[in-house]
Amino acid sequence: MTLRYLVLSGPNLHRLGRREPTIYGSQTLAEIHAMVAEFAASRGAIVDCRQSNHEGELVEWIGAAGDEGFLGVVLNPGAYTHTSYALYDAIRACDVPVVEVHLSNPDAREPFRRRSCVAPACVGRVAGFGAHSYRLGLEALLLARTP
Ligand code: DHK
Repeated sequence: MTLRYLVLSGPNLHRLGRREPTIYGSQTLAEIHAMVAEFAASRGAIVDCRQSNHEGELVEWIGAAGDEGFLGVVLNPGAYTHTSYALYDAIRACDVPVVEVHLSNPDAREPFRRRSCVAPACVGRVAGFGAHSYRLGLEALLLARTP
């Protein structure tokens, strides 16, 4: 069986590399996707990496993840982390595990970032390790499959 995982990034993450590099790092999202794909391949897995600035599109991708054969979702919801009950509901309703990831550590930033709407619906969270957070999130999902 092919181990397939979905890697989703939310609003403004398409601007990584140019967006506040002291907070989010200098890698582009394409470079992060390539790094995650390389890591996945080293573990016999494949990833489908997508980005959207639109809440509804993220909701649809999460909702379809199980039907599309993905075993789990690595999700950086961007600022929707702090606002979106629609994403919370989508994660609750989907039939595969979702891990929340962040490049920065939201708990060490502005107060509004300390609240995650999606965290209670996710299996876990990786934050603060820059681009490595994506890789670590995928690794956690892969480890969680192993008894
Ligand atoms: C990315 C964003 O766009 C912010 O809105 C979040 C997150 C943090 C990150 O660190 O990856 O607050």
